[in-house]
Amino acid sequence: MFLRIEDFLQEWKFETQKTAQLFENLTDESLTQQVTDDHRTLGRIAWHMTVTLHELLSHTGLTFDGYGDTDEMPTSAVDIRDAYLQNAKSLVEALSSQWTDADLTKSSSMYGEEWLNGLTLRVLISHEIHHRGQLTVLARQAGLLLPDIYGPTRESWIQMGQEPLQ
Ligand code: NI
Repeated sequence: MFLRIEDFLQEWKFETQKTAQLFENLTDESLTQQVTDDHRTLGRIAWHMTVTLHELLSHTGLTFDGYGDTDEMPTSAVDIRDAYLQNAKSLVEALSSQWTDADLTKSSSMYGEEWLNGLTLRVLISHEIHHRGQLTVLARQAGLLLPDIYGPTRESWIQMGQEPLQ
């Protein structure tokens, strides 16, 4: 739960940077990577993360132009990354211009429940981290390198001349 927009923006900046770095490492071929045939592909998860920025915040009454549920998923990894970056930027602009800290303690109807807007912002970040975790596994399976997120990757440990942890 956030009580200050500034606190959210600080966390959001870091998380979106990390997601964008991960998206930058994706290739078009990797978008079809999936755990099994009946699970969402890597591309589908990346697109879901992108459109959720617009979908989730729209329930609160916040308005901004962005890619949403009705937009078709791009077939190129670069286009998904660009759409994600645009949505993330529009979200920040909308928050900064349409809300004050007082709006964070107002509630909105979310999926049949009432959530405080400051909670919705927390859920947005949790949602991002949840699906990014799924993406990192699929990206590994697709043979891609990953960015450091909260700590070094295996390759970063080796680069630093250290033995990767088991
Ligand atoms: Ni989701």
